Amino acid sequence: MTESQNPEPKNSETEFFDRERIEALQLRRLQHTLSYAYQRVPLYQRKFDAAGVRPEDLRTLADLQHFPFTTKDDLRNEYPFGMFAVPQQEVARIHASSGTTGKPTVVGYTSNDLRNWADLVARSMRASGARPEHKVHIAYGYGLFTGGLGAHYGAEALGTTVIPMSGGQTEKQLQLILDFEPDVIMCTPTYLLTIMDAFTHRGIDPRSTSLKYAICGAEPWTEEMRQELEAGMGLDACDIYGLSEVMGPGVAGEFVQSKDGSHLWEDHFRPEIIDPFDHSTVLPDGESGELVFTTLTKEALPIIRYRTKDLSSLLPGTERPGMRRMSRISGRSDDMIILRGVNLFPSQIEEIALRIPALSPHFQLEISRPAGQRMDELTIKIEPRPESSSVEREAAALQLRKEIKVQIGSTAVIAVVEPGSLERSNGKLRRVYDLRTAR
Ligand code: DLL
Repeated sequence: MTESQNPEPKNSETEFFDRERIEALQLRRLQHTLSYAYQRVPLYQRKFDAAGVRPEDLRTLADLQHFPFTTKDDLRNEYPFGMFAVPQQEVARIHASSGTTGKPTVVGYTSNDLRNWADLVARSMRASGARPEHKVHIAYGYGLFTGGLGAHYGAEALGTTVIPMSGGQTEKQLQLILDFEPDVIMCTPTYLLTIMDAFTHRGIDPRSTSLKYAICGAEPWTEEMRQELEAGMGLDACDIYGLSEVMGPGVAGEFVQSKDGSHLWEDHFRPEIIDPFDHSTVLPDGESGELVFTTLTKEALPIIRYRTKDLSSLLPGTERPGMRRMSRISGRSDDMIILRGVNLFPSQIEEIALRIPALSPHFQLEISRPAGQRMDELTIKIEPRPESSSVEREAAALQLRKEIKVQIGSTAVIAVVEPGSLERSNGKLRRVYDLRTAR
């Protein structure tokens, strides 16, 4: 994309652009991306033609709303490489996200894409407190998942000492944390919880380790969970957001000094929020809906108006006024439980449960249709804090049931189970079990 008369500004410069310069950069990069995608990817040509739009119809950023969306199904239908915009020799790396059903979604990167990705992860890590002199323990899974290698090259680009542990093998994680004394850990929030509990189990105070910063993402988590992890491990925990189809981790990152939601790196992505009900109207900043992204610099896999299914809202930038922030993801429309007409997300349960002192963050949601009944039933299996008494546990169950009724409007069956009995996270934790489909 580099033109000799007009060299592309460096990522270290664009990070500090004010809003006006960011939007000018976005418009220029967007115009380029639309014609690049139209010329090189047959699917985009077909979609644009069917919608009656041409790349040159984008004269302002608002014109983007006239262009068609891209979905996970598009990527699946073009499996594996149909949406790549460069010949295979120019693809430097491939990742894939394991779909729960059917074919995985395959994504590709040129060497420029990999450089930008590493820069954006490094930028996110720095925002969250990591510094070149730190040791960084990476416990996101390595492999086709973008978490491990995405974090890895970001940590290298920042100049840190990288410990590429990958996910799982919790006992070994503990040993390496004790022996190598990392300053920073990168893993999913629920896996950090697993690590924290495992330390306690071994009789080691999780607050006594060398860890000072955690950079957590890849799954929804709440402010209450942040407090749980920060207090339990004695560190600062920040959010990092991303998705394979758009890049991987580092699409947005949170600043440790403000912890006010992740800044979206708008020099590389143009975000939009669309109405979650009509699935098309672009909503103004501040309103909640589905996040949609258009990449501005991706060469191997430019993506136009990708529907993430993640629910969030756009807020003004604080630490980087040129970029907007995203509010914490409240959930994915995929994970939404509709119980007797009421919408409910696992993160709402997490929020409510963690405000009740006798309850732990370990819970599972089961949806079933008891025999002979016409209504679905939600059962929340939750572990109490190990130190709580049976009286406290009983009272906590009643309180949880009541708060869910008052705050969400749903009736749930609460099953307080033995501490340690629910499956622990190894990465992205599955919270919802739909027993209706298991029949
Ligand atoms: O999970 C990329 C990633 C790795 C992000 C490591 C952060 C850290 P996918 O496997 O493609 O990529 O899954 C993307 O995960 O659409 C969200 O639903 C969810 N997700 C990712 N980050 C967050 C977050 C990686 N910080 C999907 N908060 C996304 C909530 C998140 N949900």
